[in-house]
Amino acid sequence: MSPKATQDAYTPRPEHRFTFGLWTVGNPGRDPFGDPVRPPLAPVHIVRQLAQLGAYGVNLHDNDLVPRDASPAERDRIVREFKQALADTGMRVPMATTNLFSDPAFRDGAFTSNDPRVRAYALQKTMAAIDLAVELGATTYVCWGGREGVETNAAKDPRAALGWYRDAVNFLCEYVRSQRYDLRFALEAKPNEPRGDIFLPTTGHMLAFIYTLDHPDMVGVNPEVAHERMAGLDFSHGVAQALDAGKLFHIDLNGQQPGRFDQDLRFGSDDPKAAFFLVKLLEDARWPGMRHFDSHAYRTEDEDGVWAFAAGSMRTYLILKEKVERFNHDAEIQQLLAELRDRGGEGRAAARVQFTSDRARALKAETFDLTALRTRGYAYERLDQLTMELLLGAR
Ligand code: GLT
Ligand code: MN
Ligand code: MN
Repeated sequence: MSPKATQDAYTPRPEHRFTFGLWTVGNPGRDPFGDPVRPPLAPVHIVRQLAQLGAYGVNLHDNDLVPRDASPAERDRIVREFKQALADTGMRVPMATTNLFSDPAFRDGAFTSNDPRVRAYALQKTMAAIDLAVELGATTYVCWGGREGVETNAAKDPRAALGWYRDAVNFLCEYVRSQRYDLRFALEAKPNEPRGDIFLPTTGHMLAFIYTLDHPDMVGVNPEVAHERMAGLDFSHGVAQALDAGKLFHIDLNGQQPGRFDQDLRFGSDDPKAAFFLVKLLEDARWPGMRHFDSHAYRTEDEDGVWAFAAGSMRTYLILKEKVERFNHDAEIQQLLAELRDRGGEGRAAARVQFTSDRARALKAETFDLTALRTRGYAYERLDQLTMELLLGAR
């Protein structure tokens, strides 16, 4: 089956830096209640199909490419064939990660398992996966601690678990340095699922944790839309904080309704308005990272549906990117925003709030027109309606 790419203004091209995980388009549609509905897709097939659709690259877990029980010779053959497909298509592998959640050995977590042998095995597996990542050209290494959590707090002291987690990330940073690899880590938060509660549940928690590490410069975050939405948070705000801290090393784009199981829906499919403001944030910041989709086709789909899902993810991003352009050049919207910026009057808006003794003294003595501050509205209703009309195609 050949993926169908529409040729128009929203046609994805490698320069747009769209990537997919092998595990995303390769998702066979298994869920806790049902068997797989699609046969597995070979990694080389995925590479060729995504290249045809205009993607930039693919990302992978160690075991998405090399099965857990492969012999060294099988591993080498698989990697060789995969590299050939990359060379043939010009596709890249910008990010890689370790599967530290499927093997029953990781039932109590990997870096935070109560069993020190499991913690050691997790490090061994991750070092091997890092070697593979670097061999494939990856410069970003994602750590998603999906099983790093508990169902009962009787099981472990969360401070001990955080200590083990920290030791593991410090160990891996030293490993990367000792190998002189050009590789940065991106920590991915999730509040729950598959564990009852997962440690470091949001991007904000991850950001704080990073500054307790030995090499905080080597570690950033990989926020995922669905994971912050599961926690009931505004995704753009977490991403903005990561950008502000220079820590947005990677991003997982998808969709999610709050209060549900981990849906990993097609980007923009469930909340186009939130997706618009995310795209606006990334594009306005000229963020240079990969636009990575960590999502999968509905379980109802066959392979055609999978490629429709992949093409749709990229098209939606490009459509929203064009809407951002329109928003930024819409005279009425920009007029309202300019008025908002000018509310302070007398150049006050442009002046930064910075302490000096004189300023503090002057501020203490200042008289504010509180009647004006209390009565004037902000015109956000008009602004939001204009935004909605733009998004709905009526502007
Ligand atoms: C898994 C998870 C994702 C993570 C991937 C990286 S694997 O599919 O649901 O959120 O980003 O380990
Ligand atoms: Mn993810
Ligand atoms: Mn997810």
